[in-house]
Amino acid sequence: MSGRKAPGKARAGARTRLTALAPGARFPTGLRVGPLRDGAFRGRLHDARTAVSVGRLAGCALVTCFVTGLVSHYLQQPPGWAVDALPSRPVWGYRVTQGLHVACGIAAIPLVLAKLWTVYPRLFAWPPLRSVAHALERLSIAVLVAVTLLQLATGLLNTAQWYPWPWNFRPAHWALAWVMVGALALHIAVKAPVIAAHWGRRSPGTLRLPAADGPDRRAFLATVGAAVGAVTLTTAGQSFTPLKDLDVLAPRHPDHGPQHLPVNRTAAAAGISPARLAGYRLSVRGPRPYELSLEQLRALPQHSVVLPVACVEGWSENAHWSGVRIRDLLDHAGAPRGATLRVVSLQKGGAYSVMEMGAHYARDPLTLLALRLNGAPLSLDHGFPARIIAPNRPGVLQTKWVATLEVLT
Ligand SMILES: Nc1nc2c(c(=O)[nH]1)N[C@H]1C(S)=C(S)[C@@H](COP(=O)(O)O)O[C@H]1N2
Ligand SMILES: [Mo]
Repeated sequence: MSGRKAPGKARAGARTRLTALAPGARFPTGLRVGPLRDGAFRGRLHDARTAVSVGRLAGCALVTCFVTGLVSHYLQQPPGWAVDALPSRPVWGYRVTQGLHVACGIAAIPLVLAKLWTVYPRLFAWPPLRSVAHALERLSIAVLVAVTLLQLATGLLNTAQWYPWPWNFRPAHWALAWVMVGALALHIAVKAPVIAAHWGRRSPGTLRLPAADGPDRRAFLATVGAAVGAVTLTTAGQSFTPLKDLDVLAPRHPDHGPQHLPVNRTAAAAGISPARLAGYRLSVRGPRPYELSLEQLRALPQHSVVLPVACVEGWSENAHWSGVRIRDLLDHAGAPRGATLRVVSLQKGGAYSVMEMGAHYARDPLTLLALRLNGAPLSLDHGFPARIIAPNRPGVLQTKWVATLEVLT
């Protein structure tokens, strides 16, 4: 008997392997225990309608993150042809897009977790693989889930400036954003019929619902909504200042810092000491190069502007700045009108010690070499003796401790 059984088993095994990807493949039914058994998951909370209700919100949050992320990337690192096309208005543009980027990323965390909880029974769908197309679809979902969780987790840690990984955050976040949005587009395309069937209130899908097996869908959606509301209300105040009194979970409070403005990198962290500033002179290099002491800078016509520092990490705050217009300094050096400007900090090394700005920014009447902040001379941490403040720019480009302005021709 056993002699006949063994080859039979082997044949069945071989057939399973060979036909695993063919339509109608039969997997060993002995495996159908626990979550794999028929009807292991029933009820509204794991059905397609709940998946669509939560999924579309998660999708909106992720797409908003992607689009605002594109804006942030191109403002920080414009390709050559775009340098002169980037607009310096509206002055609050980057503040809004980056505030949205971080707020939607934070809101996406409970949304994506809720969506995963709703659909996790599909991990145990039977048969596990129906066809090559089905295998590819499952693979694409695995990629989507993995990349999205990685983006949200590392993005969140970045808002706290905590980098417990060996790779450079920015290029990785940028590359993975494209993988995420591609996998998301594929997922939406594959699921389009299900999404369409369950989008509206009276979609046919709702007529075929199994009985509820626990809290009702409304209660579930309300809980997800409350979680999103809670994380948003307690963090959005870091950039949306009307909510700043509720800002208890964000790493930054827009008012906490010297001169009522947060500091991202302190002078000590940047290697700037009062001793290094002794004998400070601003050097302007162009067709007619010159140097100015701090007293001479203070003696030039001063202009006041209200502009935000909008940090890529999600906090932002308006402040009153005054100082010398960059365009006046450039005119004095004989710079051509369309020239790009390179700004070099006293800081040695570090990604933000050298910055370039296109003519739109450099010529904007609001772009200053600021000497004062909120009614007092810049503190050392805010960039004393002189720093850049320009409209609609990521905080990383608002260079502190400016030593040199260089006209690029
Ligand atoms: N030289 C120099 N300038 C810099 C930085 C830096 O690290 N070095 N950090 C930038 C970043 S990331 C931000 S958000 C703003 C913050 O300005 P604040 O510290 O005055 O608020 O400064 C920018 N200017
Ligand atoms: Mo920043």
